[in-house]
Amino acid sequence: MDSIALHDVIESFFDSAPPLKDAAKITDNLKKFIESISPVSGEGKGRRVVCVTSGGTTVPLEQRCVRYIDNFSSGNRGAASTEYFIKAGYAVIFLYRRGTCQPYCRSLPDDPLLECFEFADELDVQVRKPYSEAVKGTIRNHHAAVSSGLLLKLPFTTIFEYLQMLRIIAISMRSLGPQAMFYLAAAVSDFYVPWKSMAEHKIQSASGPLDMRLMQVPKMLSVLRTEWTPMAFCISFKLETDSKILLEKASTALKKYKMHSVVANELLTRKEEVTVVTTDQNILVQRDKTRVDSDVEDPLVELLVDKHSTYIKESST
Ligand code: 9Z3
Repeated sequence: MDSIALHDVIESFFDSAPPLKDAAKITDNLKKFIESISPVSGEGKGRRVVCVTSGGTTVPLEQRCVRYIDNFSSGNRGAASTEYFIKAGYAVIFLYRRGTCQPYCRSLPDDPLLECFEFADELDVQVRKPYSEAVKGTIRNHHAAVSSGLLLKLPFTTIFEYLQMLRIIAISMRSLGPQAMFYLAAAVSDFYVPWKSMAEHKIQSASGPLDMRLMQVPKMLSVLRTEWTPMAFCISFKLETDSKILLEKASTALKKYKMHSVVANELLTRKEEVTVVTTDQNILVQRDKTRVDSDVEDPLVELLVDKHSTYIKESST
């Protein structure tokens, strides 16, 4: 598809999508967040800002949605990476799927409210001993990140919300020039039902087998790079279950969407290792296996921060 045709397909995707609720409020929050960390007078020397996307998008099958197609992602990659970016001095816009893993909560049990607390007496609640340190750490770190204005969390559920929000974020980050980074770890639907051809009410099972045509979601990565934020440093992810095709697919994505790096990962080993694919080399990044609680996101974010520094230097010369 040539760039004019792609442009038209993208415009028609946005025109036909259900309008994003709270679009004005989201735009305003982003404006305030970005202004507070990178004042206009800072001449681009302000803090670096990364948009981390996390979790999977859904594709509704009915406008009054009862059923949907989901995309696999626990949100662990995005949540862990957010923590390491903040540690490295970045401000983070965390665009996440509602209900998925959150930064600083990763060491808490699945049902933290019920498992971490108990009644101290008839009226008061206290933290149960085994969770005391984890709960304190979560509250302390999360509070520090939010109150210092370094973490803005924006939730999405559907593919329509995700892409509209990504566009608003990208346009808001344009003024940051090369200080801006995109770290696109969300698992984005490849196919969708256009809003206008979607059934309004719950599809009836009595009507027999369901025949449904899914359209291809237009790839927004190239417009993100070329139009929305042309100066930003962009990292996308490639997930495959077949290791034989993984690096080839990542390398194709790198060229096709003009990404600065593509992080290639395989479903089963994604928490142990990833490969950062760039134009001149493939770098294997592994979790520190000598520590039980180490994360592969720790060396991964370190490497990408380093590459971002080089990119900023090169952009200013
Ligand atoms: C990833 O590859 C992420 O690393 C994972 C993280 C989703 C595997 P978890 O959230 O898993 O920690 O459970 N994300 C990108 C997946 C994706 O949809 N990539 C597209 C593709 O592969 C390109 S945008 O075609």
